[in-house]
Amino acid sequence: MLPSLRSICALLALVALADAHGYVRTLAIDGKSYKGNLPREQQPGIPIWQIATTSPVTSTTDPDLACGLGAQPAALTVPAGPGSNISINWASTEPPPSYWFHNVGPIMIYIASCEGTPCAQFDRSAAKWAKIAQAGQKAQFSKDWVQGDLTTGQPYSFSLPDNIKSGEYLLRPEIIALQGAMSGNAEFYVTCIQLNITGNGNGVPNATVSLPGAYNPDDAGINVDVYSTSDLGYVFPGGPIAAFVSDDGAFTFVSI
Ligand SMILES: *[C@@H]1O[C@H](CO)[C@@H](O)[C@H](O)[C@H]1NC(C)=O
Ligand SMILES: *[C@@H]1O[C@H](CO)[C@@H](O)[C@H](O)[C@H]1NC(C)=O
Ligand SMILES: *[C@@H]1O[C@H](CO)[C@@H](O)[C@H](O)[C@H]1NC(C)=O
Ligand SMILES: [Cu+2]
Repeated sequence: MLPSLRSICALLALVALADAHGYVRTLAIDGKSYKGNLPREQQPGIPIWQIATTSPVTSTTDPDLACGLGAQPAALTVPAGPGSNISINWASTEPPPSYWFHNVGPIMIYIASCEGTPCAQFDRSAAKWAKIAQAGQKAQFSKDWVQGDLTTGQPYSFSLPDNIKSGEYLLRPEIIALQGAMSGNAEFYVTCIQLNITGNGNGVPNATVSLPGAYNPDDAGINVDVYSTSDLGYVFPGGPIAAFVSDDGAFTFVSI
């Protein structure tokens, strides 16, 4: 006898629950909380892009490296300001407490101006991403990574640049899980969050990257055996943290 559609769906749901990956569950900006999108369950009033699955992006050339697998823009763009304290909490898909599951590899935060377009309509493949925060090993020779703190339910917090120019931006938190990286299986967990940054800042990044584009499978921070030694000298992919410099004439932009 053929299994019923209902039992097939139940089976698929179980498979989904067992995938041991994850997503951004909550976001707090200066203490105001926003709930994340549980994959496959679109919720209203959320600034976090809806991803199609909790599975990671697995290729450095996948267009979904920009905002996550099958990501769809959010309905809401939420306020933030220069220096805002942002706190992000990742979860896995298991039943509660369902904390983040992986514990080795970097956390990196990027931001890109939507260049005068509402971020929900902005072409993510054209985004110029500036890295604004990153966290790797807890200390130089430690085998413990800041990512491991997420497995006990702690969030990762960082501040927006304190002179960032106002406008709509996509914020792009990323975790790279490196437990399988020694065999070429780095996992990229990304999402995009729509911010409306107000204030009097005039800072623009001195360096931006494209994603995909900036990462290569052979990068020292992607093709790496994190268990081989604690003396990794871990090299974060995507270059250094950008400085936000005044756009008031300090640079002349020349188009050719
Ligand atoms: C940012 O917010 C988090 C979570 O609310 C808090 O734990 C942290 O201390 C704050 N950081 C700063 C610099 O205020
Ligand atoms: C961004 O904030 C400004 C100032 O409060 C407001 O005028 C504008 O409508 C906001 N835009 C969005 C997309 O929320
Ligand atoms: C941008 O500024 C940062 C911090 O000062 C520096 O490390 C980086 O080299 C600069 N990038 C460029 C392209 O000048
Ligand atoms: Cu996983």
